[in-house]
Amino acid sequence: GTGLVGNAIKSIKDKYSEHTFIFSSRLKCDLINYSDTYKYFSEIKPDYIIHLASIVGGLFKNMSHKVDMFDLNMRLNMNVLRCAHEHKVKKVVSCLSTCVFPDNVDYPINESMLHNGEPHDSNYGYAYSKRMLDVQSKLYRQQYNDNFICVIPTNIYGEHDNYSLENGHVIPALIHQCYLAKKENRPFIVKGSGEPLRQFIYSKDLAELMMWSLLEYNKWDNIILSVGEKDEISIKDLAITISKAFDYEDNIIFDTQYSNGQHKKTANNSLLLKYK
Ligand code: GFB
Repeated sequence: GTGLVGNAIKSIKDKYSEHTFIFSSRLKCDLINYSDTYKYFSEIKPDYIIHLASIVGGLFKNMSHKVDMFDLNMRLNMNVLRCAHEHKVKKVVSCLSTCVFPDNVDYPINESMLHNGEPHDSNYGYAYSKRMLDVQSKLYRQQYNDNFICVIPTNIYGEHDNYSLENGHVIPALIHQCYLAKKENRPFIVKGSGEPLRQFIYSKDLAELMMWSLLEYNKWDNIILSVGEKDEISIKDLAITISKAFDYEDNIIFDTQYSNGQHKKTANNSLLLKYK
């Protein structure tokens, strides 16, 4: 509740005044610890859960901490769903990510492809922990008829993101990078070649879609929450856009010693467009 999407939901919660919102954080409960999680659920007795908690990082953290990204997220997700079931929570909306789809697919990616092949090696641990969240949600629905669904956002950006140069996602990391480059009058370093393609969704737009998913979407199938295929942008054009915002577009360097990660993961949002 205190991260990128949690703060975005906080900014629109007054539109849903019939609900009482509790924005949790790791300071209030260690979701990686089952008994802490059970105790916390007993205290707050949630009717609905939007499950945004995750051990995340950008490409470079996913590459260097694969065990943690798998192990900690597996434990966290198992605790959240088990405690939600044990406390008879009416609905849980969990977040996967478009980076968890198979790397070798026919584009554009749609919801049915989630388990059709291995994820990109760069985020192998994170991707499998998220795929198991899909499996766990479906098993609870099958065995107990729990209303546990998963949504699949594309890359998210917005206020209250993690602007770490090492562990942040690309947009906040490049904003920070460009800010320092201009301040110190040095080149604006963009990692990789700039060729990869990404779709990005603004956190407040995603917040509206998360609330819609919670209140309106109850299907077995996951749903991609993304901008359209035509809104895909190269990292190079993204970097130029950020440099223009800083009025510093004449000193960009693409440092190809760094990995590009997945070249693309173009997602198809036609299922979402059917509803919205
Ligand atoms: O957001 P990002 O780190 O992760 O974007 P993914 C990585 C792309 O941006 C790569 C380039 O092509 C990088 O080469 N890039 C350029 C940079 N400069 C930078 C920089 O300073 N920092 C970063 N981080 N990238 C994410 C997953 O994959 O997809 C997340 O890591 C999440 O867990 C998200 O699932 C949806 O887009 O490659």
